[in-house]
Amino acid sequence: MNISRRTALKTTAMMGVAATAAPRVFARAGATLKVSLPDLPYAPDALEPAIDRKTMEIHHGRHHAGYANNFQSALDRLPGARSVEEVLAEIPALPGDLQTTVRNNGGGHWNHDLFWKIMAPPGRGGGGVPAGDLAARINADFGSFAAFTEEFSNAGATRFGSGWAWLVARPDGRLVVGSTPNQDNPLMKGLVPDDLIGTPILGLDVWEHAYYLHYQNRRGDYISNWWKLVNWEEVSRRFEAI
Ligand code: MN3
Repeated sequence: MNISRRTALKTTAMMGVAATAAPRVFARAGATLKVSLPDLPYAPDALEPAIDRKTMEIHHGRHHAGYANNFQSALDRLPGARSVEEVLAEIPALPGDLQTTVRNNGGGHWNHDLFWKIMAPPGRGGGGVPAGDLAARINADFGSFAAFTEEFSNAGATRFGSGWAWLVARPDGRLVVGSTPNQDNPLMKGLVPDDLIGTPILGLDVWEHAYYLHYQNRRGDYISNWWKLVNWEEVSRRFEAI
């Protein structure tokens, strides 16, 4: 046997080990992680007029419910998974036939759970400007709150098709803005560009299902009205918990 053939066989054998070892990443002893549709923290019409009741009912009760149910079917095959965040950070190591389900539905579940919580009725927790350490960090990293909102709005407006805009706390503590397609998010190592990986503390859904009933194609109007809903106290809480 020549060297190149031996090397090729050895490489194939190693790839075989890697391919069979990967699915065991979450095959640990332990309970099955359970997810479910969280209740909205306000009435479905409480975000009007920025987001209408019908959109909220369909978005939460149909879209998010579907993501949660489909994600659970994948979690049932991943015993010992410790948290949703852990699973989303390890998608490339999951069994191949679960990766797309987890990416789309696990991402969909986590993203919407964040989305409901970082909004509040306008004037009753929603809107205004951040305070404290978060405000200082935004000023340090973007220059001003206005510069930050402009960059974030632009990330949402220019995301082609379906996706999300994000404010992300990077591992070094800096804040960055970016966007992802579909239900991807900055927790997904290996799937999202490295320079956006971190902990999302604010997310904006720019899928058409988030705004089309009321705004039709006017995504920009949806985004400018959405700022009146942002629950900065909750965003700050998440920033300080990192
Ligand atoms: Mn959505």
